Amino acid sequence: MKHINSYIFLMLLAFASCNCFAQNTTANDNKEHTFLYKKQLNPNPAFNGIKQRAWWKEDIVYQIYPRSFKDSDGDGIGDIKGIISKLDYLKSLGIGIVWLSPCFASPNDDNGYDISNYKAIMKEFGTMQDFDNMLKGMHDRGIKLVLDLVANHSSDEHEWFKQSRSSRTNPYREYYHWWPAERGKPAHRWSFFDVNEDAWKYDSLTNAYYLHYFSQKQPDLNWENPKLRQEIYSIMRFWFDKGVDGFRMDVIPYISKDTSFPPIPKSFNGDYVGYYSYGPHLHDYLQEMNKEVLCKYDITTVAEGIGVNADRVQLFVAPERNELQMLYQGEALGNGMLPREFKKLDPKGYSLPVLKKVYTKWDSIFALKGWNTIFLANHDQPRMVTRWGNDNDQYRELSSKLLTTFIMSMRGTAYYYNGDELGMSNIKFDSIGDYKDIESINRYKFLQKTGGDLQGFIEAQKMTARDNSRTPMQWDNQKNAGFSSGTPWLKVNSNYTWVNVDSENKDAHSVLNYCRKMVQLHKSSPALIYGQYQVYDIDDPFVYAYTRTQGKERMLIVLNFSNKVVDYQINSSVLYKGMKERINNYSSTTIKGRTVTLKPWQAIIYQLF
Ligand code: ISL
Repeated sequence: MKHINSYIFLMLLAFASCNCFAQNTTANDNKEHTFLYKKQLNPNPAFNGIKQRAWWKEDIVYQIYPRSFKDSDGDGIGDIKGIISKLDYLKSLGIGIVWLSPCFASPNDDNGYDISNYKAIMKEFGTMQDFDNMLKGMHDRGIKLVLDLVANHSSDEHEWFKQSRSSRTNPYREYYHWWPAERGKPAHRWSFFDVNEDAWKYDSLTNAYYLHYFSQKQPDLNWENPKLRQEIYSIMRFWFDKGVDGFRMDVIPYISKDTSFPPIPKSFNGDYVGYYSYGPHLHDYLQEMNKEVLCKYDITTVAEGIGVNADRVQLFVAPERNELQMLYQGEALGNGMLPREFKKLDPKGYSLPVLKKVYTKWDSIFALKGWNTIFLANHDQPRMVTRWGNDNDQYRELSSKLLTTFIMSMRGTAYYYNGDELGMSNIKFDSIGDYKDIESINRYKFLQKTGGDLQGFIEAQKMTARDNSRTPMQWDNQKNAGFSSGTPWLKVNSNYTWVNVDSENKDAHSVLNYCRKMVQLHKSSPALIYGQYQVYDIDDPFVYAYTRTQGKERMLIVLNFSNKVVDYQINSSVLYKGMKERINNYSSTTIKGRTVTLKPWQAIIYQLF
């Protein structure tokens, strides 16, 4: 009997290793690959005994937009050697993972989100040797590197597409989606960046239309073709074998398509953004990807969860489904946007109770399994302080600190965008001529063609355009903020003379030094990383208050999301005998009994006893 049991056990073990049903396979489990870098969990004994720990849950992710980070050769474009020169800065922040926006060969129609060779480095950014040096430099400092996998589409300058469009019988034809014109025009597909919002582009060379959800230079790859899928897996292995620590997966919910291309079902009410994420084989492909590649490495994965609602997120991240680990969700980002308008903010602002409800709902989804992501900004969003805080002189620093406190005290991996640690704010261009982003430029052209409100558009873009967060990183108060000795590809925000790394390093109370302090608090606290989340007074329009509890460690986070002084009464259900302030973006607080008098944009974390 004993033998039979051990036989069954061995069989199960063998089955587990060939099917990779354990998601967090470690380096030692996998003999086929040599790992350059062994990831470690937080060695702080306070974390001992916590279940389901993972390095990608404990580390803070810092997103670098390489084009704008640091230029080393004076061409006005950030590059890898520039990043290398700032590795000690990254270490000084205390972050554990860098997510690097695409650094691969690209004609830059969409700043690298249009890739012409997935195994080569963009020439403006440097060489493969530079990349290898950067990766080693990060690993030497205990920082992991996550790359951006842009696999829903390639560039039209990729060799696959050149071949594919050359003839209907070319072996690469089925790498993309073609619709022969003799069948008439295909059913409408909406495009994000096309001047006519049309995702089908006619190509006279073979008298056919090709599909491009994004720009005409970003044709959609045909994932229904197994050969294409194998190409993508081989690309992923190429980077993982170098020691890269994970992928952020660009618009990954869009990869599978109904290739009969019917009109979109009426039930979607014209919502193409949502419809695209319902591809018939999406989860088959993610499971295949996991089985063929992901489960063989100790890496992390995060889906850009475009179009995915809360009720579907577990399909992507539930551990037993063996797909991905995290999904980067954007439900909160719609708060304060005018409906049926193109990226226009409601002048009344956003609703804090709605924000709290959305975050609380998403937290509850992951309470038992899966893992959340927390962010307020990235390269597709405006600057967080302009959008969610207050970027006027009086409150820019305070509200930046509050937002940092929020991102790093919620449950879920924090995704923090470069420059936010300085309190960088929107540049708010007055003229379309200053914009470089295809989204802004093509939308402007679309409005020109259709007689739209151009001035209204320019005003709205000051708050929401993507270029606001893409302006060069502000390193010092010298020429071009120390970003480049040449002419920067995008204008530098004029506030660089006081909002910059150099000045903020010297100021103990700067946004930068506050951010560092908050990162350290996050790292040292099992409650802030793994602790159960409980919100209080969810309808309070000004204050976001919640506790995080892990074993005996309890934290109370109190955030005043307003320009007003607010007397906040700590909810009677929060029981405590004593409290100790762990971080505060003001030097003092008035607290009488359970009433905390919060100054504008005040953020405090108390440890409760
Ligand atoms: O940026 C947006 C709106 O302003 C989003 O709708 C964005 O297009 C969408 O989230 C998909 O984003 C990703 O894929 C795009 C690329 O332009 C974005 O930078 C990237 O994050 C196409 O690759």
